[in-house]
Amino acid sequence: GRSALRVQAVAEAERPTAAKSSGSAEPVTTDITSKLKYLFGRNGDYTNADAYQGTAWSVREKLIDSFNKTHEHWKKEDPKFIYYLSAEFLMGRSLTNTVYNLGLEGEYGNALREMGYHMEKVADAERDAALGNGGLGRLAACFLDSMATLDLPGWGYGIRYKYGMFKQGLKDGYQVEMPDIWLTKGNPWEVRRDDVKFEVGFGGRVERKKVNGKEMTVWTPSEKVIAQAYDNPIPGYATPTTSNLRLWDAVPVHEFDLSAFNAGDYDRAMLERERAEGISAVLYPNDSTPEGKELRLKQQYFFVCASLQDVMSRFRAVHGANWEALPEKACFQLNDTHPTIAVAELMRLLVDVEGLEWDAAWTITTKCLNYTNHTVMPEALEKWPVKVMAKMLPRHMEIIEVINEGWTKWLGVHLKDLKSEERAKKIAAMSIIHANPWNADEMLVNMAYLAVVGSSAVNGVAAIHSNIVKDEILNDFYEIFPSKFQNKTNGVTPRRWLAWCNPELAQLITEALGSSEWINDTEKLAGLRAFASDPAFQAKWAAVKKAKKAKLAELIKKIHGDDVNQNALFDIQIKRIHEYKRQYLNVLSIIWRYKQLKKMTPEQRKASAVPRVCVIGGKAASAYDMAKRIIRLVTAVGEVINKDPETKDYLRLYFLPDYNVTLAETIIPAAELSQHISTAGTEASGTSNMKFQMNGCLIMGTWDGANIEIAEETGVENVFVFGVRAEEINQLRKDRKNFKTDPRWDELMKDIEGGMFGDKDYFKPLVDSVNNMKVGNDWFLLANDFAGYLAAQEEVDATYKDQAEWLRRSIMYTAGSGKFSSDRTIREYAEDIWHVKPARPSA
Ligand code: Z16
Repeated sequence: GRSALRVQAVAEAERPTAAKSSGSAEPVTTDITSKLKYLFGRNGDYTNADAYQGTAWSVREKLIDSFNKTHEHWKKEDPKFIYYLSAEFLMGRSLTNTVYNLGLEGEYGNALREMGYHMEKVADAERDAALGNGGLGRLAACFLDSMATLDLPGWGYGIRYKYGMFKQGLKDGYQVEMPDIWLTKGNPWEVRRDDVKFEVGFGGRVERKKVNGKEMTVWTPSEKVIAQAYDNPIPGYATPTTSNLRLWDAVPVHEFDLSAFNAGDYDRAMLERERAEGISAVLYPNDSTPEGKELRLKQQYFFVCASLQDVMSRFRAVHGANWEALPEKACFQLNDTHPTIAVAELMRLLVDVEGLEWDAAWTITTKCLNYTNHTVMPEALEKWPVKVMAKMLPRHMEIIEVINEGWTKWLGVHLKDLKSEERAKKIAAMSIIHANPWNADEMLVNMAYLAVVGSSAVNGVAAIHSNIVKDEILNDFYEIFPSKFQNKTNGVTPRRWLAWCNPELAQLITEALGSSEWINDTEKLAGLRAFASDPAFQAKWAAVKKAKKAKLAELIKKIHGDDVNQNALFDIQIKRIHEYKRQYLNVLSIIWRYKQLKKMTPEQRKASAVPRVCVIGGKAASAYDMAKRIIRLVTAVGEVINKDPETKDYLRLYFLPDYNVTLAETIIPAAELSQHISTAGTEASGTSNMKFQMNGCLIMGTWDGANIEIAEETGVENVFVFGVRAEEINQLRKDRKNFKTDPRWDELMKDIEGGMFGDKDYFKPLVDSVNNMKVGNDWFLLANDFAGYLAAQEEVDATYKDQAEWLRRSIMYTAGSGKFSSDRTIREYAEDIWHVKPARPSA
């Protein structure tokens, strides 16, 4: 809106280096209309969607200018690069972000206004680029923003999925999945590089041959595809740097298999195309728990192979075959185990293709690679059957076997002081290849172990998580390589997640601090602490929150047709639906609240009830049955309470379908309380918690992931903390049978089982999953945390009644969020792991 542009005008005036926009609209309107005319054949009478296309294709050219300048500079300087290898990049929309990051909001805002449009409405016509599931993919996107903003030479590498994260709909309260068709109208934010293609092979056989008198290993794949590069320029904020996300599309080697076509075998001719395109067709919709499908391994190898070839071919063009120097010019960050096949692929390229000795290649490989772990859940650590890998990637399987032989042999020497029995046990436990614990006949490749052995640095994503990695899941490795293990607490970009999604709050902050420097120096937000108890400032702060709540209320009205009380406390839980994230626990407390309200007289409710609007949003992986039942429980409870005339002024529950980046940009600024209530020790970090904190939203949370560090920065007394601690979990799980449930819990279980929300049979497995302690159920300990959770909810109500205290805390949250900028995270990676330095082109 207008205020958004005003903030920008302030920010722009103070920008150190970004090109300042003149604000003159004329050349821009002409450019937008010319794009519409010549690219789309349009002449006047544009819809918002048209205006979006014209604007985007116009902005694209500024972006490409900046991209070209940056890359010319980097080519000349030849600095060390970081390559962020990730199966997911959850970018969301690009128009607003690009315009604001490039400092073009004056010109484009004015031009659109002159043409009779509003930037906000125009931007609303863009589809999300949803090439990710959730936290991990969005983290990668925030990292790209920060790398560019910090002028770090670095690219992202991933897959250009034709279909991203599925679109979620509701039918009778149940989740339905629809394909994400995002490319049909073209994509102004990408540039196809017809000159950048690499072959990627699968299957076939491996032979030893003499090549030019040298004994070599030759892999002859039985299947080949082409990886076609698409570049997605990434603009930094307040800098001339625009870096790159290079995504690979899979295309057939032969457009048509001509011989088959000539023989009249059209089906077979099309087969190669289908098989190739299938590789980059669709994102696997699993968050945290991967699916062991062969096509997934194919995707992983596909993008890793193309990316490594690409980097090596650029290196060779400058440095020839001086591969010993590769680690001085390139390093790779493996985002989770998904790209771990890079360990074997880099070895293959160096040994088989470049002819290096094994040991020299191994030194280079381990110097170039680093691994980030994002989860402690054992079922989530990828393990590929040896059989599958040997068939799809026969040479890589051999290489992994040789790596493992060397590794276990080295371990034998390293552990020589242990008794032989103990030593053998330890070596077996640390072997990269081991038997499936559930099926002794099946051998598996443990990708996390391969990543640790093949990397220089291994890191977790929040302090507690990094400690769990060291002390539990990779403890054996930590004991051998203590200095390999690090922590890099996650962060989020303050541009998208505060300045651009909440321009009203951004403006207020800028006014208070007297400068917009906080946008790329978030430690300056600490200056807000001085205003936390100032009634005049609190009033302005409250007015912004109110305006953002009105926008969310508008959205709820559009989706559910209901008007909600905008003075109610807006209580939000948005994230993937997962048992460990415990949306179920949230619903139970909402039901309990409902029952309490029902017991009160109208006078009592009026006198003491704190009205709440609860919002839950998130997608369930398509095969995750329990998660789908949780969604149905949310919608079923909402159906009952939202229309109950006695309580509907005091309590609502809405499920917002199709939660995605864009929806988050509306919901987060409006939130007053957000829930991050995973079982302690299960959420590696969480990143939406940081976004809520930045936007002055109070947090209800367990002592888990980044919640802990957020509480430390905000003041733990300002956070609603409850629940058991990670250290207690193992014992509590062992003692399951003796656990006595709270009578209120028992009552709620009976309510759901008894059909209070209909669908009795459908909800039965949900009740059973948490309610039969005798057989060790309730793995995520909802029952243990239930009473503490209800008590924390009461504390929330009491605090909300004291609005001055609530607002003070809200300001303290934003003031304490400085640490959680992804700029800080990326600076730490750059200094401690990557050893890359800024290289800024001149403006
Ligand atoms: C994912 O989103 C995460 C972990 C993982 O192994 C796979 C996927 Cl797709 C999430 C974590 O669950 C979350 O706690 C963390 O904040 C996020 O990754 C980024 O590190």
